Amino acid sequence: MFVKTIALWCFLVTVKGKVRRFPDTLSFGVATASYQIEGGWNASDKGEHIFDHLAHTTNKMVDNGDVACDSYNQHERDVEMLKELGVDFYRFSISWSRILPEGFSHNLSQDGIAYYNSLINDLIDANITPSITLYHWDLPQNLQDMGGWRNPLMVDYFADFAEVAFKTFGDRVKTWITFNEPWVVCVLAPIWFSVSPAKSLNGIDEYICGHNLIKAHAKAYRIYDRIYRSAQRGRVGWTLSSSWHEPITQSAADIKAAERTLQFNLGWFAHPVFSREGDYPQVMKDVIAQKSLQQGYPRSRLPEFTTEEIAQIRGTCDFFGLNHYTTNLVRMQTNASKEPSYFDDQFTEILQDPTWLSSASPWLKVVPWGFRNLLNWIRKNYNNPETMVFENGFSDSGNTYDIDRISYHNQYLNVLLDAVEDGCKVSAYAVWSLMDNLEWLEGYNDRFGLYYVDFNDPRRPRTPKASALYFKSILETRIIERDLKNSRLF
Ligand code: PNW
Repeated sequence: MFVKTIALWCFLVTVKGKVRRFPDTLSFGVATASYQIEGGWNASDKGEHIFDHLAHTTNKMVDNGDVACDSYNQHERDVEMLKELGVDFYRFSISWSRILPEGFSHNLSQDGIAYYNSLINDLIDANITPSITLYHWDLPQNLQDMGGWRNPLMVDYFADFAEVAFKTFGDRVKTWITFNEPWVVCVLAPIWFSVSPAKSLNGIDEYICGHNLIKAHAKAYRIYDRIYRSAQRGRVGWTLSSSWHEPITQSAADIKAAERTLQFNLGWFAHPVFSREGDYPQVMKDVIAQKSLQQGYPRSRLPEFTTEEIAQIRGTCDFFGLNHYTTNLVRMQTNASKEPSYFDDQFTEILQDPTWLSSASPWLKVVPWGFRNLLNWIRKNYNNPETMVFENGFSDSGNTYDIDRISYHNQYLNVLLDAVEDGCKVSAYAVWSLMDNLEWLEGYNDRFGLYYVDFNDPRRPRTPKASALYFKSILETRIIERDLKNSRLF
């Protein structure tokens, strides 16, 4: 298979105009997250986190991450795979309760720290840049018991955790991502799991969660700036998830509805950090204040930042981290419900086109042009920030000859190049994911990996899929076909 792929590649290179070259400024990687791959849920003195708790005390999850890909015991194999692929960087996350078993920084787990030290050192030896996510959703359970992200003290607890990570690993780690997808933490996770932060969505808790999370991020960033940056010379940001939101018709109402949806999804977190004036997007402030008053609240359900806070938060990202998978269609929703909610505040209806090709995950349709629109929307709204794509990927239900995944990445990488030609400054692209792993509520059924993992085998063997070879050849040649339709792979 490998020889065949390379041979095909050489053939393609010679066909002028059929391939495109990636700029040298773009680096390639793959991404994972602690709970989705590590296992070792109670190894040594690791504390319990919200997903351990959920998996062991409720039936909300079809599978658990007790063993997952067993990376806690097999990170050497993971690094071997990364070397096989030839990636520039590996994005993984630290499990907070593995290094701080109780969530607080008074008690450090030496075994937890040793695990991440060993992984980081192996990556450095392999000349692969470690890019660390501090929070990929696995909140220590006792912090959840104190209110989770509804609790304003979380700002300090998170900053303490971040500081431990900077101090312990920052001599070797130069890319820090404070939060993975704040929107999922505050909106989607409560729906999926009834945790973190709300038991139900009420149009209040989501905004409190976002407020605390933004402040927590800014505090961690300022600590890095003040204490670690001059010696460690790293960079700190976060990664925001957003689908592209396309108006379903060109009516003024639908165009406004799509823009409002983008502002409520991406702008909610991006505007306070990346806009010139800081603070929440104006449309969120206006709409939520107006609806809150209509609903009889004495003030807006969206909390306010003080002028000082706005200044503290603005500029606290050294890059624009973006996770992107798919596109939605948006229609203005006229019959809004009386109950306050984050969704009602937007008064939009979200749909997808039934003709779009689907992945195994119903929400994930293949719509490459949306990626180009989103990258350009970021360029125009936030003064063309350096953008690092930290997740992009496709799910299937398991097959090592994964043509649909190859096609997805070919198309999304092509529009990434279109966006670069449009003037977007894209400096990183990471595939979600290195290997099949625990896809949250979907368990092990939806597979996103470049490597196939056999979850029925206690050794969790990993096998490269065709897409792993495809990605490897892209990294080797730094070129991509414009269109795979005529290639012999298809
Ligand atoms: C990301 N959506 O989450 C996460 O960062 C990963 O942990 C996860 O495995 C991956 O995507 C694939 O699902 C998202 O519905 C999940 O728009 C769903 C959405 C967005 C991001």
